[in-house]
Amino acid sequence: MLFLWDWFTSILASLGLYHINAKILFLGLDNAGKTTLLRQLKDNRTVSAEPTLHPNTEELVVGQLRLKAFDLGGHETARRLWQDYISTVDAVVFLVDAVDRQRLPEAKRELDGLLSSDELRGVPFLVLGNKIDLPSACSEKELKFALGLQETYGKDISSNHYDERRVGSPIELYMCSVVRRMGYRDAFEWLSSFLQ
Ligand SMILES: Nc1nc2c(ncn2[C@@H]2O[C@H](COP(=O)(O)OP(=O)(O)OP(=O)(O)O)[C@@H](O)[C@H]2O)c(=O)[nH]1
Ligand SMILES: [Mg+2]
Repeated sequence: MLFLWDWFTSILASLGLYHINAKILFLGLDNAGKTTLLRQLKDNRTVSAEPTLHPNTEELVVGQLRLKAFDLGGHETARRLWQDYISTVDAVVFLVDAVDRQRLPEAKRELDGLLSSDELRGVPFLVLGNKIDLPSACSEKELKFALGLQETYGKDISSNHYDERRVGSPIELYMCSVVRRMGYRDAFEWLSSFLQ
């Protein structure tokens, strides 16, 4: 048990999330990989998840960290619930299936809707282009274009360089493969610098 505890704190510390008290929403279309990612962060296990029908809240308390993650389903009826959760969150992790090109316009619409909501003004957004283990996945450039994210915040820019005059949320895109455990570590590090 103690071993697990140590192991878990070290994972969180390496993700830069150790001393932070944050509520994070995991959003994105259905099938993007939200539940798979959360399971991995929580149990370090890759399990194949069923589509999420009901909001799933995970509270992870480790040392001084209280990380509350809300995994909301991404299919159309579940999306109506997103609104109920967005008023009190510290960050949004928005997953996109980088293989499913046909649905990129739909993903963009949902992302734009969130970015323009008053409740989320200034809240940092981490966009994850998932499933790059599959050869047909689009490139970072292609995904940036499809999502209208040509002007992101800057991967090298942390909250230390936050420009108050900038309008809107800090937002950045990282490509990743949740099943291969690739790419999201840096992404969470970037995000955590806005959560201290
Ligand atoms: N190839 C590949 N498949 C992945 C990856 N991440 C998730 N998947 C698969 O994508 C499917 C959907 O994953 P979920 O985690 O259930 O997706 P979700 O975003 O929670 O979907 P909803 O709950 O319906 O909103 C599953 O079959 C996963 O195994 C990845 O990095 N690569
Ligand atoms: Mg799910």
